[in-house]
Amino acid sequence: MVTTRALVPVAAMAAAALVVAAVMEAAAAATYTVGAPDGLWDMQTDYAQWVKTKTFHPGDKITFTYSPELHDVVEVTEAGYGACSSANNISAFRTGNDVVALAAVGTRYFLCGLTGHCDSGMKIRVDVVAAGSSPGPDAAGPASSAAPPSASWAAGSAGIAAAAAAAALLLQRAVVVRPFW
Ligand SMILES: [Cu+2]
Repeated sequence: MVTTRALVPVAAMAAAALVVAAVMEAAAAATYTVGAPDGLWDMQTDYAQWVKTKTFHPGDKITFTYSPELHDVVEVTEAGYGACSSANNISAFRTGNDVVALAAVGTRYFLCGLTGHCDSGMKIRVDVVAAGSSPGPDAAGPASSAAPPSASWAAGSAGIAAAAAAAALLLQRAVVVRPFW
């Protein structure tokens, strides 16, 4: 009997550890290779379509992968994006493997600075939203195929939340029973 009672706090702590691990995984930053897996940073990829399949949060990164002889990457303002102009650029990259940190909530604009490439569609607008936010209404179309996994994930989180509540209650009891000094 004594051993059974001693096991309860251990089980509760194990459950709590699992919950912490699950929460950390959900909040982990992601790195996305622009255009992948069907394309990269090139003249063929539909970047408006590509971003619809992603939700970018602060802490995530995007990687532009390309041949530096063929392309570059220029971060521009919204006006520069609209006009395909890199004249007043924010920053420029040309290593062929450029990692850009999405540090804060907001919209970032990138284009290829080589003549004619942006006009041919080599431009990308990245909306960085707060963690926990879902994609905007623009994603309604392709999101239908992604709905079942996210629904099952939500069901899973509900189970995790219930386990967390139970674990917290058990831990509270374990602490209360314990002498203070
Ligand atoms: Cu280019």
